[in-house]
Amino acid sequence: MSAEGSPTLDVDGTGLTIAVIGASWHDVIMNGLIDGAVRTLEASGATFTVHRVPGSFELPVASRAALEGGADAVVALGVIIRGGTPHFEYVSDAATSGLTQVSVQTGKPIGFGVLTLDDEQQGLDRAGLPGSKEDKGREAAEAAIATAHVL
Ligand code: DLZ
Repeated sequence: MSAEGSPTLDVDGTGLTIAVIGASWHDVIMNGLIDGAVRTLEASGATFTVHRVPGSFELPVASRAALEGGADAVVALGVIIRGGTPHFEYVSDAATSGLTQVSVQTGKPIGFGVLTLDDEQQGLDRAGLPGSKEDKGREAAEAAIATAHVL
């Protein structure tokens, strides 16, 4: 259940404190992402907490609070599905650029697990659920741990 071309990373989380922050839209896919991140963090030995925010737009400010509050890294998870409104672009851009800014400004890693999708099936394929092809929650958690080792 790995994306083609994805790396094998150092996933020893011993000594790290990590905040998982998940949005709340599209709950079946979101729950898959959260479960994948939690499984990975439990296996890594990291200490972690899980927090929920309303939508992906709120991920950057919550991530900043967690990192400034002492977390070594964040795993940011969200599901944004393209609809008939401009909201898709607005929310996707705000989450992506906001998380980038927070990571660079705090100097701490954010594993990016925000799925931007054309339809629900794409999310089900990536959510780490039974029958999924990929586990993006796990990938985001692994990226957060591996980058924390570099910094
Ligand atoms: C408004 C909105 C829309 C249209 N779609 C999504 C979505 O697909 N995924 C998501 O995580 N959040 C969505 N939101 C909510 C915004 O992220 C935000 O929570 C609200 O605009 C309130 O600030």
